Amino acid sequence: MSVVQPTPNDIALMAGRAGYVLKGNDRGRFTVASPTLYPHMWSWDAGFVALGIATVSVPRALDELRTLLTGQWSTGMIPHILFHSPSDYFPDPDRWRTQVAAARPAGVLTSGITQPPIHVVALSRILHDARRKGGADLELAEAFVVETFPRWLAWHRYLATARDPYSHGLVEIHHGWESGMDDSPRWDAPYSHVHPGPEMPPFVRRDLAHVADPSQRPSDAEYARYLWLVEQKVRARYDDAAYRATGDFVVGDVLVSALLAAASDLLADLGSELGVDPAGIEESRAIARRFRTGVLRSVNPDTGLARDLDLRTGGYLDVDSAAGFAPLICGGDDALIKAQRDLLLGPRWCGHSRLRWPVVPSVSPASPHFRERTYWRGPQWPVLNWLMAWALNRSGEQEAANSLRLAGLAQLVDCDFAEYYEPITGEQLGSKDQSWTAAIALDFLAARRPGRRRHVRLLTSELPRVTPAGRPPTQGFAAPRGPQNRPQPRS
Ligand code: 2M8
Repeated sequence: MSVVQPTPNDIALMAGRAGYVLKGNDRGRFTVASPTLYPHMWSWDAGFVALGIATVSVPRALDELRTLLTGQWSTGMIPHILFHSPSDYFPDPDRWRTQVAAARPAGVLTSGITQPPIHVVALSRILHDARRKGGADLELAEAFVVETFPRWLAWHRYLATARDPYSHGLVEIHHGWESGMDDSPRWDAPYSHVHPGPEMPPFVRRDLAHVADPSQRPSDAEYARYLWLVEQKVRARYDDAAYRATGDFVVGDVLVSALLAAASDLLADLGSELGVDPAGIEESRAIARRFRTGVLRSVNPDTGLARDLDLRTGGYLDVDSAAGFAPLICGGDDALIKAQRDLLLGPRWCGHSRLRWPVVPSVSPASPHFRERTYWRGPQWPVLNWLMAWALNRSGEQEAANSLRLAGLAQLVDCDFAEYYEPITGEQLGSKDQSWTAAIALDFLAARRPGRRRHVRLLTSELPRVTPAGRPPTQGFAAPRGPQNRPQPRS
């Protein structure tokens, strides 16, 4: 793999191209997750998209979150998809049949399950940008926080109550899609208890038409289980207690829980800063404490990773997935955070000798579960890398965070903003022009730092000189890929 010196042009090109992708995926008041494979608004994608857009336009970033809130259910749940115009995406509204649910919103078609609660993380980033810009942007952002504080609190409260009725301190998910890591090996054991019944309506997958190679997506058998769980949710009329009593898949998710804890801390901070609702602030702090405790309690002392809890069997799920770094996200004691930092940067994870770029893989390459081309079973997801960099920064681990950021930018220099990347060869996988990938590139380029004026050129001066050929550069830019310059598998 040849390596070239990064130039200011590389940086400018990436910023311009990321903005172009987001503009192309903009449908007015919201952004589709990708132009072909995901032509609607996805919940956690919208969070990442909003924080990326905020580096360019605070009002447009706020619009993204405002649109998302139009889909909020009366229970407080923010659904994982807000459907836009008819498309070939499947499962479509006819399959979700959310009209059976009393809590659905009026006038908006949505799915009936959730996704990770990244939104208040995004909101705090937007406010940060607005503070730097001042003036009308700041007024708008502060008013938005004050106005929507109860809506975010209702969302978090929903997760903390309807999805943790027995106070395990872990958010219960009812579908692998709720984790955002659809086919992760985290869910193999719980899915082994999901058996589609004869009553399941037939289905035709549409996703495979949009990828070059079906092995990059979940298998048909996995899809049948996904759709069976949708049927079970419909039969329960999307009532969480009714589903809990009858559904096949009920798991406490450490990553969702850690995000809930972090987002609740941030919501309380925002509320205090803007003098909003003291009882709501206290409630947020309590949610953060409970879910942080649940996450920290799940850590396996032997592996150093947090574990999901299968609430059907009562057993923890030990899988080397990036979700095991949940404590980095919610915070914990110093020793644990440092141990997780070292593990993340070490040879089982980002420092694995076979990786093309030292960014977070979805599953450790050292794990028997690792499959380098298949979706959430090994590929590198730029948003996941962003999340870990963000978490490290918050924990005071700036150097580690910056190494993920620089490597993450190096990975994206081809400017195609793929959905995910083959970790050994660096090949782009899944959808191109994926909104959240472009968004986190903008955020990484902006490199928010207190007291520093943001400018994309800032990055160039930070980048180290090119490393010699051999071990892939940890920080540097690869030669742009053309058809004649595709990454080759390493022997
Ligand atoms: C993927 O999930 C959707 C279902 O929600 C799908 O495969 O059809 C996941 O990567 C998920 O995390 C993501 O939010 C979504 C849209 O990017 O795609």
